[in-house]
Amino acid sequence: MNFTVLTIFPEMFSALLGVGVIKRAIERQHISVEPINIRDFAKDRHRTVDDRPYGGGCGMVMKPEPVAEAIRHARKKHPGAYTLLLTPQGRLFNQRVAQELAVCAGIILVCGRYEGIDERIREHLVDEELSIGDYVLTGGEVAAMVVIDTVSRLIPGTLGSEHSAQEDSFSTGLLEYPQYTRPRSFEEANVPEVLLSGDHGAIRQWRRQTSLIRTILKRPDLLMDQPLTTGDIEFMKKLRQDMKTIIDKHTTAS
Ligand code: 4FV
Repeated sequence: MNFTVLTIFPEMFSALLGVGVIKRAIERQHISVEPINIRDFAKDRHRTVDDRPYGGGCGMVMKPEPVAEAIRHARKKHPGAYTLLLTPQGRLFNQRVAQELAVCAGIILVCGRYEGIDERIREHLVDEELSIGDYVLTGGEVAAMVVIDTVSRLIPGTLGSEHSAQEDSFSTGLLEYPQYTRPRSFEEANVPEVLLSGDHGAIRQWRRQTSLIRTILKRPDLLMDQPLTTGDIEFMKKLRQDMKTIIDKHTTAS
């Protein structure tokens, strides 16, 4: 998977690309990430990429010409690549969108700055707008990093064999189960016995049930359109029955 990032601050990406899982994935050629400076496509000697907004108002707007040239340059290098504009107006990015993008031939990420990019780029040269959340960033770069990091994890080989992205939060559709490592006892808090039992069936069940409880408590919305097993349903019915018994005990008594 190739990621081409169009930005006026390509240096922002060196940190992301220079460490950890992403660095290793690049070294192993599972992914490639190419930051391209939009300013390199500005024709004037000041390499201008922004100008004042028509109709007045505060701030500056990114000029269409350098961005258009940069997109065309990236598309020539990566035919069939999917062009994404990072903007608060976009479709909300999540694990499911990441899974969709992970099968693309390539991805071109267009990062705005200032008040945004001239609207004609969105109209004529972008396949889709993507937002990482309902807040306003100083630029699209951080959003592009989120997309690169999330999608890269789903590219086969990026996560060592010891890890399958299929087990992740949201890949199972549920929040992840709690994780523990040595020491067994930390500040009087002990690791749950079941995890020390070696009984993989019991460990799997405990992990699924704690994921369910966490998701019920923290993100019940995630459970609405999530396929659940009969075991999940039986477990939740038991929870419901226990809750009813407790509530009845505490309500009928008074
Ligand atoms: C953003 C977001 C975002 C808007 C104007 C960059 C900024 C500035 N991008 N998800 N939220 N972009 O706030 O993706 O140009």
